[in-house]
Amino acid sequence: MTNVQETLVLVKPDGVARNLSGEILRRIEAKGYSLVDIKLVQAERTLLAEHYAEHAGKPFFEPLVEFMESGSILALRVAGDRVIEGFRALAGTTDPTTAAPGTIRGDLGRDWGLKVQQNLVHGSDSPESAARELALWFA
Ligand code: IDP
Repeated sequence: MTNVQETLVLVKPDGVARNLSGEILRRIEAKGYSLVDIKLVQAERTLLAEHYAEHAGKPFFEPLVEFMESGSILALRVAGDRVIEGFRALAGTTDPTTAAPGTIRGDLGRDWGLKVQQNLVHGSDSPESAARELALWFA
């Protein structure tokens, strides 16, 4: 039985600045997922604060928002069978230092000792988050 979903993927400012957008898109498409919409965004603080609302008040919230404001973000609406958990598996765990080799963060992410917050990509973590985040970024 198929379970086609849509998810929000962001290539964060470090990924765009390092010219890794194409490599990240290649991995998404090679997995069999489809691009439904795509745009390059200079995100406003209000959008980022809403996007990361669950982290408001945490010590890394402010530096995270500043990092996300620091350059262009590539926003992608991606469709596919179980793409929400599938893209998170492609991305790897949050800290690129320990993300598994073979994942986007594990293969391409810079060591978090130097580049905390920077881990190349975001992917929605549940159907509810995907619906909320897609509405924010592709209003
Ligand atoms: P995820 O992106 O792997 O789902 P979340 O826990 O939702 O991870 O955190 C959102 C983003 O906040 C991470 O991708 C990363 O950029 C940043 N972040 C998370 N935890 C930390 C931390 O402990 N220090 C600095 N940045 C963090």
